[in-house]
Parts: sequence; C-alpha cells; structure tokens
Amino acid sequence: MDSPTTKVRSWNEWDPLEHVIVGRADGTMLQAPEPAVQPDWPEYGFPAGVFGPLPEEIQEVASERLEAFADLLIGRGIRVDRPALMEFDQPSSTPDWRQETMFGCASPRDVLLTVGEEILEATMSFRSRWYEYLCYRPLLERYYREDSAFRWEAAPKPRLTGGSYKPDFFREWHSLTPDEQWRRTEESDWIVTEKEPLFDAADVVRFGRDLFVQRSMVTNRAGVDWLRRHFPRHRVHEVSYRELLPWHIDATLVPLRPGFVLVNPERPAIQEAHDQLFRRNGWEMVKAPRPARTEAMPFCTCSLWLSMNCVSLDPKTVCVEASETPLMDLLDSHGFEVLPVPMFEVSPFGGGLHCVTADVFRHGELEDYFAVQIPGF
Ligand code: DAV
Repeated sequence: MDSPTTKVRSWNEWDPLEHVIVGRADGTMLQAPEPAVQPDWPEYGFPAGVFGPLPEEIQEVASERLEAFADLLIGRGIRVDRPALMEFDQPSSTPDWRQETMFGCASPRDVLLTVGEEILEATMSFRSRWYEYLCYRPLLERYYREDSAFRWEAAPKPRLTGGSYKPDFFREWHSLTPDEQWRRTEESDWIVTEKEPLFDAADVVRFGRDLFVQRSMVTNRAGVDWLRRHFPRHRVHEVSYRELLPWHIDATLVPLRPGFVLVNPERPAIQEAHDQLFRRNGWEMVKAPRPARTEAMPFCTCSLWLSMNCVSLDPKTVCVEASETPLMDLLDSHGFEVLPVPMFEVSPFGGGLHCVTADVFRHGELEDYFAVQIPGF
C-alpha cells in the first residue's frame, strides 16, 4: 500500500478532521514525586513517595478504550497515528536535575499544539514530562519528510530547576482559608514562577485568528507571552477562570462550531472582556450541564468536568464521553450529531476525548471569528 501523503494543517477545534494522533495508555506511571507533582494515593496502595506503573487492569481497559476510539475514527475515514511508547519507568535527567520516572503518552493534546501548518512542541512544566515529546518524534519526522510546508517547531526547553516552582506551594496552599485560595485564583498565583516561559499545549484553545491561553498550574504569564510573540499573526488572549488549581483549558472553554462555545458553569471567566468578546461577536455561550459522573476514577487528577472534554469531527459532529447523557441531550437539542464514545476509564492517564487527541489535519482555512476586539484583552 502506498503511504498516505501527509498534510499538516488545523486552525481551530471544529473543522472537518482528517488526520489525528490518538494517545496510548500502555506503561503510564504514577510518577515519582517532583516539585510540581506529588502523587499521594494511600487508599490505592500508593502513599506519598511510592510510585510505579498504574495497575495493569486499569491500563488494559484504558488501552482498549483508546484502541476502540481509534477504530471508530478510522471507520469514518480519518487517518489515525499513534505515538511511540517509551520505557516510562526509566529515570531521566538534565544537567540540572534527575527525575526517577517519566509519565506516559496518553495525552498528545498536552504536548503538541497545531496552529495552521505548524506543530509546536510545548515546553511542559513537569520534569516527568520533559522528554514526552520523544514519543511523537517518529511521527513528526515523518510529517516533516512528507509535507514540505510543515512547520515543525519546539518551544525553548525549560530548565525546570527549583527556581521554576514556588517552594512549598502545596503545603502552603492547603493551609489557606477558602477566601485566601480564591484571592490567589483571582491573581492566577499558581505553582510555577515567572523564571522562564512554561506552557502545556492543552492550556490553549484555537479559534482561527484568536487563541485563548489559560494561566494555570502548568502555564505561566511568560509562557503566554512567548506564545504571543511566536504567533504574531494571531490574537493571543490571556484568560483565567474561577477554578482552584487549574490545569488545562479543555474542560472549561470548548468551542464546537463557529458561534457556539460550551462554557463551564462553575468556572466563570475572571476577565470581564472574556464574555464581552464572545457576546459582541455573536457567539452563543452555552453552559455545559453538570457532569453525570459523580465519582472520579482512582488516580485521576482531572475533575469530573472532563464531561465537557469532547472532540469535534466536524462542525456538526462531536464525540462525547458515553456516560454523559445530559451533555449529549443538550448538544442534540442544538443540532449536533453526537457520537457517544466510552473514555472515562482513560481519565487516570491524563484526560478525556479532547486530551487523548492532537490534530494533524482539519480541512479549513484561517478565519477571523472575532471581528470586534476588546482593547487590552
Ligand atoms: O477540568 O480537570 C482536565 C483536562 C486535562 N487535560 C479539568 C481539566
């Protein structure tokens, strides 16, 4: 069989999807402690300081879910690539630090940001994820060979010394009163310092010319600024929401077609200009219903709002976690064709349907969906 010709291009979250990367769960670790992550799951046999592969049973189910999702996409004519596994239980180091384990590669969305003909490797901000881009290198090398217009980019690799994290952040956080925690939230005062640019690709949501970038536990202001300088043809909006310890924007602000964005009713935007920008440009901001799930999976560090973490196949068709009937009904009533896809069991591996995918090609052009801009935002 001839190898398919690759074309890299995707400007937004909803254009017709033709080529995508779907992550793999095999070998994912409950990572060794590091400044930014301190796993502590005594009830499941992993008290603080104990690390190792996630239990085999849950790895198996997660791998089956990902496999079935990849098959569903292939069945609809979408080309699907998978990352190369590494031995995630191996230590890794740079001249600045040594980390006892890596993490995994279930969430390509966290690492790879596709903007037009470019795929940008994010800095990441966990030491356990510093080398995760290597899982995607065989694919990126291939795209580079096959598509002469592909812009392959990588953000400056961060040092991730102790200076990149506020010392004792977690101990201090847990000693704060709720009021103090919300005050920190208003200021986006999270664990990462401003020493160097840091961002995960999943803190970015793409709307053609406009990119919304969330400050979070893994994305600092310098990271947002780096993206702004890197994409001078785009309008990069720094955003934050009323959410404690935020981590990735894709269960908070989820556009499904031009003029239709799902918003998280528990996480209003902190900047007033955020909602103004949508409203003045005629966007419908539709509140997602409460998650149907009431209990998270063991080892899951995401919130139940992963219910919103859906992925569009085109502006009419959206994949939604199969147990999330309230969201499926809502989208159905707004004229979407909804494909229920079981993915909940993959949440301990880092996310939901949007997280486990990264766009390579969506059919469409760069467009402006926000002709009216808000000065200073
Ligand atoms: O709201 O828990 C999870 C997204 C992970 N990529 C949340 C966000």
